[in-house]
Amino acid sequence: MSSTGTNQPAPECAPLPIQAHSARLQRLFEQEAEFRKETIYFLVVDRFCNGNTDNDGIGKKGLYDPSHSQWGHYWGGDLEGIIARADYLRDLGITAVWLSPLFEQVDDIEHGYGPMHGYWTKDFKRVNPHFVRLGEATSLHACETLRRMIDTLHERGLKIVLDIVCNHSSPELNGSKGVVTDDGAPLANFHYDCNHFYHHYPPITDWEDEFQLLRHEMLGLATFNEGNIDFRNYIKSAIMAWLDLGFDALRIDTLKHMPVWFWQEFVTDIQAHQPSTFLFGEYGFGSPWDPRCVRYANDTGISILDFGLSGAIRSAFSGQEPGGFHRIETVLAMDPVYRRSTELVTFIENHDMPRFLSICPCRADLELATVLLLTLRGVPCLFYGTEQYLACDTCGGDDPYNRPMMASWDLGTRMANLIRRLADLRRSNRALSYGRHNQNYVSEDLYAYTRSYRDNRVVVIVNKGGDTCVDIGSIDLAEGQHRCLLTDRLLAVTQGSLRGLEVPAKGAFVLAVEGAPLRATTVVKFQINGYVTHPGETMAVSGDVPELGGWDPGRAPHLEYINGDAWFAEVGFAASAGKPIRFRFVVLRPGDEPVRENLICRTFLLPASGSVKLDLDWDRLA
Ligand SMILES: [Ca+2]
Ligand SMILES: [Ca+2]
Repeated sequence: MSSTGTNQPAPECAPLPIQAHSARLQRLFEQEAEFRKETIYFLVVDRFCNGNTDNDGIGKKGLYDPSHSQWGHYWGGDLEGIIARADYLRDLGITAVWLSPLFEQVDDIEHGYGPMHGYWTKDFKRVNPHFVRLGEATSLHACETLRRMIDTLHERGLKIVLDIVCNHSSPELNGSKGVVTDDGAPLANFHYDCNHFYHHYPPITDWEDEFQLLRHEMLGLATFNEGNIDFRNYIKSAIMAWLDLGFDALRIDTLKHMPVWFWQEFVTDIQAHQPSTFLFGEYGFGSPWDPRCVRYANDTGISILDFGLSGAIRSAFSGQEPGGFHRIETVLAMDPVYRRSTELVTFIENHDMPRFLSICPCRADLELATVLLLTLRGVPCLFYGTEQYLACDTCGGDDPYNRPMMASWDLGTRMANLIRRLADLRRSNRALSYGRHNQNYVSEDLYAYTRSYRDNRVVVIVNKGGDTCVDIGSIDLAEGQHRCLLTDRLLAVTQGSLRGLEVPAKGAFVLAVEGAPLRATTVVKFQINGYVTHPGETMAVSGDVPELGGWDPGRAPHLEYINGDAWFAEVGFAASAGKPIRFRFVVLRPGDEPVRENLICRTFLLPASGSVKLDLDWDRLA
């Protein structure tokens, strides 16, 4: 009804009332894609928990294996299993759940392998019927079980990560390949591809060849033609429909097999639709030494899974490569190549590699590796069952034997307690989410480092060798006793050192000091890359409002050094909230003139409240 009191219907396509319109704009504007305080838990839906046995045998005969001995078959896990274990996930302390793909799959199997993993999609707008109630509608917005799972996890404060594949659909299975439907309506078929939805090249043979990487088939999977705008519109509209249901983040499969321009367009449209969507992708076995991998991490708007650090931690413990903890040091020294090293998603095991216990069978080593995972830079991602020491060593534990059925739900394991304590610390202590990494001590067997941001500190000491006694210097904590969060032991800091510190075999200490949180009407997270500072120099953000020092570099808020290429800080705004600001970055040099960015100053409209990120590059002097 109109506000004038007349009963005339509003004309079709009427614009939103101005207030509603600006409220929506404001809400979009105030959202940010921030995942650095989260601890992710990745679970394979079919292998996590069977919450409904009615759906177990559906679909093609022979797809389901009740004996759990045929690893390429469905074993019964489903969304009601996740609902049943939602309290367990919350009580474990993790804050986000990455679910293996939920899309409807081709219902087929050949040579003992079907699509239980979820990477052979048939319909990007429907839910896999193996995961919901028998006979239930599987269209996204009609699927009641999906709705209930999302609500159940959100009610427990858990974010949900949707796993997506945009590169391909399904392989040749019993004479059929790449059949895709659009909420049930025929859309594409590799063998009858009159709309050119697919590339038609042979499998990749040369993994160094850019053309092959992008257009040829990975393992015979029907590979989408991203040059076709109809394909792009289909895949983007499908993912947006999932986000509308409440998914908080996207994990993207096979990132390296689609061009950077595709991802840039994809991220632009996804974040225009839902700006708070954090995106991270799989650049399989990438590393900071691979320029193509770094380009994807820096230029797509999508963070990547950090295979470099994963390999270093795994080999430090397994000894498969020499060097021990020096291997971690070597990888972290490369951090300046990444624009957003603190947003890399880190892990020590996943569904494509043997579990940690299969390459390093000592549980205490798994616990120490988890301490590193939860305290080194990046957003940590645990694999389901790590907290229960789950592993199967058949054939070295490699895929598919790395995906056993979850067998126990004990929140009292040493590992579960460790995860809970450190995930809680990640939520509150910004040294872990945003801070730099200072190495205090490294040997093959002992690693000590400090994460720091503003007045937050976390000191970590990990010893994978035998009993030892060390002096660890450059400890930036107050003089006196500090209680270890893992062992409750008191450690004494004297003159900036931990002297004569006795570290037991396979032992770890974590000391933490928490600063005051930043409270302000509007918070801007300034990040600047691309200026290599020298010792003694400090980066600041200088601008035309009081909060930025009114163009006086001496009063400009300082940023925090993150690594040799990146500076970062949250800056609070009160009086200027909701107003435009003009600013530029300056480098403060002791005893010398500040260096100012060489540009007509940057302009930004501050939101009236909330928190936003500005991820910027130093404007180089001509
Ligand atoms: Ca089931
Ligand atoms: Ca491709």
